[in-house]
Amino acid sequence: MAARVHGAWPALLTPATSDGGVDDAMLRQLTAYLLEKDIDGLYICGSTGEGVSLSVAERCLVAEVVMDEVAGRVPVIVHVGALATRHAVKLARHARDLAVAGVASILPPFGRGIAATYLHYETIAAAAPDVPFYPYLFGGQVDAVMLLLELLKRIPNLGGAKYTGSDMYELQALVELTDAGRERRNAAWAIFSGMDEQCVFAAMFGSPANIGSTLNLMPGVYKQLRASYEAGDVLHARDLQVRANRVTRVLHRFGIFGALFEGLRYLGLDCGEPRLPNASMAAEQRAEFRSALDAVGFLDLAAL
Ligand code: MN9
Repeated sequence: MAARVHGAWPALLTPATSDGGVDDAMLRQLTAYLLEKDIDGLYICGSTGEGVSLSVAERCLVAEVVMDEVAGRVPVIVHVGALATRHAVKLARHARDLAVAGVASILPPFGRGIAATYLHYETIAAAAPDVPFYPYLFGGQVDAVMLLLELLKRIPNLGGAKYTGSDMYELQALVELTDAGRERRNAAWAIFSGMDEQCVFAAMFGSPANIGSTLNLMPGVYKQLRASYEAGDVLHARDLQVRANRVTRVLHRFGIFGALFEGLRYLGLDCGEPRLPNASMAAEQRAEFRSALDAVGFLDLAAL
């Protein structure tokens, strides 16, 4: 039986070579850095990891390198979502062979309709039938509760969902389904919260773990935030969320992808540049960006 899901999971950024390929040496270094920060799990090749901007072969390489570096120390979920269902199926099979903790997949783009969405998800989940499957839900695109209820009927290995939306009412409804699901299914059953800005609220509503981009830069804040909340110190948890959100606001102001890469460079981890259509930060903005980070106490948060 899969282990119970808990805690702070970086949505691992994928270090790039100058031509947008995978810098596997830096990938190892970033993974090792985050493991040292005592993260609870890793989510790879998601939107932050630019999975859809990589080839199937490059995505397989990322999964192999990360699984090797992690060596069983924390659970790893592989995002396999792709435009073509058959690519996602290939990636799901490859992930299963690596003994990952879960497979996730973004909602199919271009509004294909709900029936096609069910089939897309059923097909991918069936490619790794013994691995928990997590649809990656962006709030608003579909009725998330309805979708999850239907997937519960159709996918025996459904593991819950990754919910990236700001609607905490909707998230709480998903968590209620989750609680019923955990009894029926397995201990890995979870609704991951994906909006770093809302982590404290998601925790209050019973989401056991969060996956997010800003955890590449400051995973310790989210670990402490959750620990404070679980210890009953809600005000301290809120204070940590507010401090993290000040950093997140700076990242958005400078363009989140370029800012994540530049932020890691500020911490001594040169992961290259994001791949188009994700924009790099302009050279003349970099000094101003670092000053803006300094002004919101970024280095203290990154040190946690
Ligand atoms: O799902 C990320 N969402 C997207 C995870 O990439 C769409 C989040 O971690 C955000 O990047 C983060 C900052 O807004 O909350």
